[in-house]
Amino acid sequence: MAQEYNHLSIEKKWREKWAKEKIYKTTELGDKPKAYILDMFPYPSGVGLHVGHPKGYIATDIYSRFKHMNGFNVLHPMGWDAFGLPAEEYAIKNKIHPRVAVEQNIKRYKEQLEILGFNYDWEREIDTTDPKYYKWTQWIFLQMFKDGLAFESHEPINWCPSCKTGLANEDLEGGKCERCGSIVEKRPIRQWVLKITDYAEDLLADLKDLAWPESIKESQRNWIGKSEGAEFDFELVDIPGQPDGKHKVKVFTTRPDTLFGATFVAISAARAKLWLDIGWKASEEIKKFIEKTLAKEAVRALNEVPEKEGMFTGIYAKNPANREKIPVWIANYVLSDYGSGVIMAVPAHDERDFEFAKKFSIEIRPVVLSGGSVQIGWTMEKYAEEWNDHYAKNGKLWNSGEFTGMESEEAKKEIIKFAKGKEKIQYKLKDWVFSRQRYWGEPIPLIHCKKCGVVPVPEKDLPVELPDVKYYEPTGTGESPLANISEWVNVKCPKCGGEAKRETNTMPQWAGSCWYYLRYMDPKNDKALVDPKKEKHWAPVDMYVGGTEHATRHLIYARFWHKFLYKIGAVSTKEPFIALRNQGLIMGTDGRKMSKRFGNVVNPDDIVAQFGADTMRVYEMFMGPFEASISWSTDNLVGSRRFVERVWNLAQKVSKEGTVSDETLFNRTVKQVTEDIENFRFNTVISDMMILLNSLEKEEKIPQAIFETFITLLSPVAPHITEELWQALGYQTSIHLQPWPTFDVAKLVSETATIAVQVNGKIRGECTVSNTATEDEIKTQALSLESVKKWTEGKEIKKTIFIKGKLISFVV
Ligand code: ANZ
Ligand code: ZN
Repeated sequence: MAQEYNHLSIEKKWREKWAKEKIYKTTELGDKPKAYILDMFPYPSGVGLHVGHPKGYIATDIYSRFKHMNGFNVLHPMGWDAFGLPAEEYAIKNKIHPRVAVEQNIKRYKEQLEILGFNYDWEREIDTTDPKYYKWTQWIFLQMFKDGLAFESHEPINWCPSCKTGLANEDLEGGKCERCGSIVEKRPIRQWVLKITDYAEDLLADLKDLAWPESIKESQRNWIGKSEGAEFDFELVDIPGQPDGKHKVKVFTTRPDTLFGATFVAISAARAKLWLDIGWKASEEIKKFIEKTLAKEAVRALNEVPEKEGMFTGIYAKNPANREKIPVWIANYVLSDYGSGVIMAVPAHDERDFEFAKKFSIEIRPVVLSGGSVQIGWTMEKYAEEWNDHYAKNGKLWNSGEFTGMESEEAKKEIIKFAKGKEKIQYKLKDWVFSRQRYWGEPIPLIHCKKCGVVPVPEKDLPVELPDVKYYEPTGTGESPLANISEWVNVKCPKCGGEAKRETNTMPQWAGSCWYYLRYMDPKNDKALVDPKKEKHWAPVDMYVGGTEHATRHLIYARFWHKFLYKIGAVSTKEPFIALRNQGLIMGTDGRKMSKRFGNVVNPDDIVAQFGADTMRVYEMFMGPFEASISWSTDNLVGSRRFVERVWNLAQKVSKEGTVSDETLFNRTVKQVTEDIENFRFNTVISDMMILLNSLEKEEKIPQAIFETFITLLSPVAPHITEELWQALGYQTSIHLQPWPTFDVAKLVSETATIAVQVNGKIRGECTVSNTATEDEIKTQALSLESVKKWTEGKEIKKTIFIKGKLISFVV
């Protein structure tokens, strides 16, 4: 074996050999158990990978090698999520067609991944922008359309004025466009919407079966936002020119027990405008207020809480509990798109209503006593003064007619019955605005015919290919650039043969990633999105690894599509991803997020060239807990390189003879490393290996079997150097095809233990005893120590306390 450790030649040699011999090719044959290990596939952007990107890929590479060595049939694929705005913007900026840009970027990404020695089966590579792939994305959309899950809407939606496209709620961050940071407007634009809300309950309920980080499950629960409550009808009276009782409004409340305390009804400005549109003769002053409020709302970030503003409409509503007439206000804190967009306001028990009522001097009427300081007999003024954090709790009813004295929980049910309300479950989750007015996405496979309406493209005509165009810049008119390509747009109606036009909106960036994990199971099938036999073999994904930024977008969307596919029988499991792990970020050396902007980007190509892929892999796993975000440190990288070199040098000591002096440490390390990889504790894998290395380095000679186990344990983390050392021992087959090492349970605990000896509570000595020794034997041994005899000789032992493996204590 060469003396020098030359990572460049070693790593290149093995990468080529593995690729040539296809040692990572996945087959479905045999009856081994399966393990499907998946990375969130990358978006191949123009700038290439930095050292943070592969962190998750290194982990899945280690994990899948480990599973393979443990006898599993492993599927560990990779592909490209290449549709969407960033690719399109990059192409526009650099004046190349998105198709060309994406091809270049994929090539670059793939090279960067390959030099890290990953075990992907590249024969299963997929690209969401390949018509052979998106044919099936379109197919799934068609099934949703036929199922009534996709519908056309003209409701105002989020519009990003700078990206010039409609956006889903999930694409906003604090009310701003997640991509460009612009304040998003509401614009009425024709859209295709997917009824994800039909699956809200399943999406929520099935979270319990998933081995996911609790924080991600909690984000999904909050995003879905289930509220249980009731709906009540309030009759409207005193509408100018309208008979009383002709119009009603519905309100949603989570506190039906507070109905007697509703002292006004509030509607959003959008709802008020709707009333104007259907003939409400409001004063000029009111009309102005509505316009002004709507204008302010349009430029307000969604999560911004405005100063309370409102105006009385002159209209009254009848409280269904006591028939009392209460005023209807327009209020800027009522959300037009939650619940019914109308609220029963209970200022005594809701903070927003309280602020509003105080500002406009509306009655505040407490109806629930929730312990604490509120006393029966207080005046309203006194209550308003003392209004404190007891307001929101359940308690005993008060001021509530025949329900006074009843507990909230019971009163909720009784008042719903009494006031003819209805139990109602409300979700925050909104239906998914699914169309984009941009070029670089999957065409939506629908045709508009004057006579037949919306007609699905027949399945035999899929895929509807994206036409090759010269100009793909967004138009900003609410129409996609595809609308200008008349030879593509104008088609015959598949139903009546008459003149018709293609749908010109494209799908959002998230479409392709909603089902890609299914395609890897059967990437070349042109008859079905996945062969059911293969799907049954591989599904579900056993381990999914990616960043936390996907908590409420990709991970909700994909679960939604999966549940639909389950419903139509296209997949056999209810959930796509059983276990999930999130890698922490790798920050720049300055502690900031790696970005061109900060000039702190570290390029993996440079690190691999200078230190080797094995060193980079060891380092990234040794940095700290997998989930933690940690700054890059070149000093620590050098430390990892030194570790790799020491492993290299250890080979010099391998011998046919020899023994290990610490068999316990050796067996414990095998056990520990096995458990740690299984649990994604890669940092302790490396530290355990370092401890064992320290101990082995002290030996004169190392038995070959011990060394073999050592490098086998390390092989998932450092695949190249361990392969080199393995084959230098004379083996022909790859170390990566070897079985995983086992340990000797009997040797996990050492045969002797050193225990402390106490006399009257003070430590007076220690003795090394055999693990099989009885208490009596140990007692004799301890009492014969010179240092102990001094304190015990000639005295009576009144009491002996013995703690196995730790201590023996005498009281004299
Ligand atoms: C009366 C009431 C009394 C309420 C009380 C709360 C406390 P979540 O939990 O978020 O579902 N609400 C209903 N629709 C609204 C809308 N479109 N815009 C603003 N607020 C709305 O909250 C439900 C509560 O939020 C509902 O229950 C309603 O106020 C308010 F002591 O009704 B509640
Ligand atoms: Zn037609």
